[in-house]
Amino acid sequence: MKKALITGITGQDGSYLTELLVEQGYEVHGIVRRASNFNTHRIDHIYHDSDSNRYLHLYYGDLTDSSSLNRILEQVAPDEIYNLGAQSHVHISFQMPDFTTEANAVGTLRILDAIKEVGISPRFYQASSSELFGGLGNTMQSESTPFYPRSPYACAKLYAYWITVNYREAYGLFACNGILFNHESPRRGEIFITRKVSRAVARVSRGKQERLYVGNLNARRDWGYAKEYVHAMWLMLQQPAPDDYVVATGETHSVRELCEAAFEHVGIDLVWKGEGVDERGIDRRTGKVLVEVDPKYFRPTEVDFLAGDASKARKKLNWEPKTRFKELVSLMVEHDLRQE
Ligand code: NDP
Ligand code: GDR
Repeated sequence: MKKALITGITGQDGSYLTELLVEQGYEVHGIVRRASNFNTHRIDHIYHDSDSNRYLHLYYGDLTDSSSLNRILEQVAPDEIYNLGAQSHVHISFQMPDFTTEANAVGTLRILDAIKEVGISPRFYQASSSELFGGLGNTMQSESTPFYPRSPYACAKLYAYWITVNYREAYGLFACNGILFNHESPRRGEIFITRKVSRAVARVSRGKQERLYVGNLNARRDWGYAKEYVHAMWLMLQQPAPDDYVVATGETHSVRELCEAAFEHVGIDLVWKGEGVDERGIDRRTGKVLVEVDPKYFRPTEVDFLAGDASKARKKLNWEPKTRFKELVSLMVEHDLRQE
């Protein structure tokens, strides 16, 4: 039985990856941060399932704490490591640049170096990001596009990307970077824009919320479905040689289009009036303002345009995105309607 170790197991991707690996017959070991409240709600269904729970083992640890990482690596001796743990919110990284760098950049180094020191040779996946491409123009991004990080989050992920490449080249480690574009799901954290919008639409439609406040309506993202993206992570580690891959849908939509699609799902037709910070999304039928811009959500430096060219993943991993933008928005709004 193969053993996988996942950092960030309690996050969106960690939970889908755990399901996938347990299904594939792996024994899964996950690192959980100590928090003052339970933080395992995304994996509790696996932990409490009597068929699956014997294949899932959790340990307290932190990417900022080398001793816990060394101990867990030594104890588990995994065949595969998926480094998904991170302070993953781009806007918050401007407020917590030091912690973001410790967890996202130095944390990656800590794991790579622990692998070397403990003397094991697992395959290693690094959760790299389309944020590495940052602010370069309006053309599609692929593995050969130069990086231009635009936030402390992206700068930290840039270090993690290169230290992964360096340990591959210097020590022959089977280490891969998955450069994943935005991927979403009903398990997405509530402060990321897709989930913020899907929840707000569900609450507005149930009469529990008046209005949605957002930041930059013009930012464009390539949004895919998280459940499909974790499959690409696993495929990378099953190849004969390590490599780096872009994972994306190739479609790009603005935050404005996201709001329109989500409201459309509950039968509300949004029209836009005003400009810049005064722009508002209005219900065509009732005239009510449902979307308003609040500058507190603007970032000091923004990434305006992301659209990924995943031809390499398609060709070499035989990986293909299935769920498209509208379907993704619908499945998230449907989920949140059931919650409200
Ligand atoms: P989430 O924010 O949902 O999950 C992040 C995970 O990291 C959580 O389990 C969190 O624990 C854990 N974590 C945070 N800080 C630490 C720390 N100091 N030590 C150990 N664990 C920590 O992110 P996603 O699942 O969406 O993303 C997974 C990874 O992929 C992240 O590295 C993210 O940056 C990257 N990524 C994500 C993309 C996306 O669109 N989702 C796209 C490209 C890259 P807790 O639950 O306690 O907070
Ligand atoms: P992102 O995701 O920064 O791309 O990082 P997020 O959903 O936070 O923002 C996407 C875009 O929407 C704009 N935006 C808002 N964002 C948030 N969160 N809240 C708002 O109210 C709002 N209004 C407009 C943002 O400015 C941005 O342009 C995600 C994370 O998962 C990273 O960890 C990952 O690396 C990248 O995706 C790829």
